Amino acid sequence: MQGSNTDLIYSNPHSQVKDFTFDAQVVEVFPDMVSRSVPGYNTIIDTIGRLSLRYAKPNTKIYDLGCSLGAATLAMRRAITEDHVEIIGVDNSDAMVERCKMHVSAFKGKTPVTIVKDNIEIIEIENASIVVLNFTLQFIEKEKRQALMDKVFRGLVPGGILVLSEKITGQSETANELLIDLHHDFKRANGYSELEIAQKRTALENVMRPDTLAEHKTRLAQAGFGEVTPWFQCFNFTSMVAIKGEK
Ligand code: GEK
Repeated sequence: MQGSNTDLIYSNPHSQVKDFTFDAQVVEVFPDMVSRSVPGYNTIIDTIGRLSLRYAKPNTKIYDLGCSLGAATLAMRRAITEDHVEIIGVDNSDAMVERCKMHVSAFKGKTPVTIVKDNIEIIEIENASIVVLNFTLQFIEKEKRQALMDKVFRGLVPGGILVLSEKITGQSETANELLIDLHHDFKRANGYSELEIAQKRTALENVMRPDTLAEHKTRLAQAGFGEVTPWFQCFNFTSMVAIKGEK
């Protein structure tokens, strides 16, 4: 698969570490980067596939918001057996969208997939049985997250689900430090050096702002979700399913 080169972006000292962006250089190494940096990434992708088998409804749409190279989209397309379902992957990075389209067209599947370059804050969401935000909300400005969750809730059909995966902040300073240390141990075990870990942390500081699990739950409840179930947590990475009630 193209884009499966080793992530060496922060292996040499940068005189000034710039803010992280999803550019062509990141696209080239993205699968390696994400699997060595996000604990449980493959489990989460597999489970998104399994959830789509359970929750995809005929004559509805499925949205993968911040789809990157389409891992969640492809897992869902492999799993879905229902007829007349359409998957829409959205990302605002030109480099990601271009490569994602190549990945999607490299595989066959009965469920149609459309990949669009757009900002998830402004797109319309309608008639959705599933919306996936797999590590994307953390890149949206904090003040704009509630509006996005409100829009997702409105766009879901009754009984539809949101799968929300996020890096989170621990509830107390002690808990947070422990989770960060354990995550850095995980990255070391996957071959990242101290320099790589430190420079990546600096690059993400201004662009990725995690919330606590409690903040997520409050926001989702305010949007209207009656049921929120965190089904995965490893260190400071979590994934939850929020269900829109039938009534
Ligand atoms: C996966 N879900 O592999 N509009 C559209 N896309 C955006 C926006 C926005 N406003 N902000 C960020 N993105 C994927 C992984 S990566 C997570 C998601 C990570 C996009 C951004 O371009 C990038 O492709 C993605 O969200 C976040 O399952 O790298 O930590």
